[in-house]
Amino acid sequence: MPMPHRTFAQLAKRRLVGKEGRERVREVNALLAELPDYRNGPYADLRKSLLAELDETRIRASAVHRDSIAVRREGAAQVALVGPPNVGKSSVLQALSEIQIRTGDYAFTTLRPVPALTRIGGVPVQLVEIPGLIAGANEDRGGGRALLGVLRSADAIVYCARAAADPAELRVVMDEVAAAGIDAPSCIAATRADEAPADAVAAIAAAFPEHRVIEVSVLDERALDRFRDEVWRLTGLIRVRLRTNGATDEEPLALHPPATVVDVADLVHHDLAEACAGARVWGPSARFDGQRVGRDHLVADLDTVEILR
Ligand SMILES: Nc1nc2c(ncn2[C@@H]2O[C@H](COP(=O)(O)OP(=O)(O)O)[C@@H](O)[C@H]2O)c(=O)[nH]1
Ligand SMILES: [Mg+2]
Repeated sequence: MPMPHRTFAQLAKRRLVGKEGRERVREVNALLAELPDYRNGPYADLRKSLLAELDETRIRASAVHRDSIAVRREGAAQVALVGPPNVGKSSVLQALSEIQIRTGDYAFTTLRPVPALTRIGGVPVQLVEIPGLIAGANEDRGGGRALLGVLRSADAIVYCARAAADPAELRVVMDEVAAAGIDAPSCIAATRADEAPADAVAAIAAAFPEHRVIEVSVLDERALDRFRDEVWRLTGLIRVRLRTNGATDEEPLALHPPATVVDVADLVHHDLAEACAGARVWGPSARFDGQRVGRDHLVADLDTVEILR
């Protein structure tokens, strides 16, 4: 005699509580196997609802997968754009890259981190918009924990505050980042500066004396150039161009300082690093153009280096 169908239904419900994804599918299959095999009546209805449960569980699982917010790293460095909604983060990302992204005058237009590759002095750098970090993010408000997780892997942070807004808005976001123990090199972009009164940027700088503040407007190419320069400074990387047989590469190499001539050679090939007898150097680290230096000479940002064997 099978157990009454109502009892089975209750039992099934209890066994599925708190289970999701593969675990829930396994449990539903086990229940289906235990279910008396009637073609009609309440047991058949139960079977139908369990089969529907299987489908729904699979759909939910794939939705969770698609909504995963992890960002694949690309480029020489990853720099996060963080700030309250509507300050122009997406707009800056769009102005500096090829991506098409939703921007809007309403809050939370962007719900997930959005990566975009930009070139700074020829070096690809990944910018990532971190949307919707709100008060209580550390308690997972607004999905804050996952967002902070993405932020944790960034090499640097650009805090974005609307130049005309109350600096307290940004302070809330900064406090959440600090509470999460995240401490990366950072600066503040005073955004939408074209809309702000002349003294607005100074007010932001006064409110955050520990940060460099740069003015940004997506309508101002020169401001965007300064933004790029500041992002580059935050990465801490240096750019070195290689010269081979009198021709200089268009694309620089990016290195973490302190870096030597051998480190440059090693980026090209391990064999070259071994064969390297020194280099000729043009640029900031050279006393004169084409200076002959040894293997351990420290290169500087914007040097051109010809490796000698
Ligand atoms: N005037 C002006 N408007 C901007 C600027 N940057 C963004 N906006 C506008 O501000 C609104 C919010 O921008 P969005 O990029 O979506 O902000 P996000 O929520 O921080 O990503 C949009 O209507 C943008 O067109 C700017 O530099 N100047
Ligand atoms: Mg946005």
